[in-house]
Amino acid sequence: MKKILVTGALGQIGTELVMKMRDMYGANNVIASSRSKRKETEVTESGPFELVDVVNAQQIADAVKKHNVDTVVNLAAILSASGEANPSGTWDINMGGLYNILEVARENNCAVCTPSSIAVFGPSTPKEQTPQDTVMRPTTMYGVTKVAGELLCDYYHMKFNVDTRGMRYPGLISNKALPGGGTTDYAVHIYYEALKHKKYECFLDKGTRMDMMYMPDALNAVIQLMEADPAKLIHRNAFNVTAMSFDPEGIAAEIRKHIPEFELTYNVNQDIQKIANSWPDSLDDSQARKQWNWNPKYDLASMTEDMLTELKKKLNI
Ligand code: NAD
Ligand code: AKB
Repeated sequence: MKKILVTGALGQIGTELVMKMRDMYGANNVIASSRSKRKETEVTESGPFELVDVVNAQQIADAVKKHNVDTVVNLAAILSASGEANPSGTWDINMGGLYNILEVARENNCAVCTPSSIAVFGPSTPKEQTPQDTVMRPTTMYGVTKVAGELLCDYYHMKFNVDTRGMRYPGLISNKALPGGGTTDYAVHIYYEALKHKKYECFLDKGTRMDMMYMPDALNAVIQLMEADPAKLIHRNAFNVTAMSFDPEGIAAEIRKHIPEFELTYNVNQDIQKIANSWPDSLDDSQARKQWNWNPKYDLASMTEDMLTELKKKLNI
């Protein structure tokens, strides 16, 4: 990777990925982009920034040509819960945007990394240790776009030899940018509320177990996968990756080790609960471990300790 364009760079992942990549590859070699820039941030000011709406193929092509880009990390998307409120917009951005990026990549000989999600799975998928290759019948528009997106990336690799790669992220937990409208967002909000108010009302029910990962591991996943030896990659666009699996009680119990008076209550949002119920309880990520040495560092205990330390500084608590 020499010149990297990151789309959707002001979101939860991009906010941290751009800074990490600028440290690794040089500030001028990582071009952050988003469809709007509401304010100046570290990401917009510490290196090149372009306005790129992924629905507009010309804007992608202009940014790629202007900066001589050889790798696109495509983070522009609408996530699961927001996606159900706007299915047609989700299709247009997640699929239309990805198609435009793949076409520009084909024409300009760029590699493409697009994260997929545990949302590719559905109620008929095996729930425990969900295998890499299994039933994929998602029941959300977000999930539909993620399955179709994996297939489209496979197609561009097979047909046009575009170097496409991607991983199925679980819920990501981080302390810089807030999450952007997903089903797993509670696992971020709970830390903020625990520190601010010592209580949290959860929109998912007791016992709702899902896979999760701390952001430092998620960032390493993109970099490691993009730098992996292509000869060793069998799956390319659809690697299960995970770091931990817990339910709201599990994360609350871990928080109570640091904040003993922390209270967890429930006010279930049935629409989001339905999405969560359709996703796996735990993933088998052995293929990622085997094919590109995936090996996350953080578990629930070490993530919780780091989240609380970092958020105390951020919130001045
Ligand atoms: P996010 O919602 O925080 O950020 C996405 C960004 O894309 C936002 O800043 C949004 O403004 C921007 N965007 C939306 N439409 C756009 C358009 N038309 N053109 C350009 N930018 C546009 O999402 P994220 O959490 O950073 O996720 C990035 C990718 O990772 C997505 O593909 C998502 O599906 C995937 N993923 C994320 C998680 C997670 O827990 N965060 C889990 C699994 C997969
Ligand atoms: C969401 O909940 O939509 C995302 C995801 C797992 O894809 N965090």
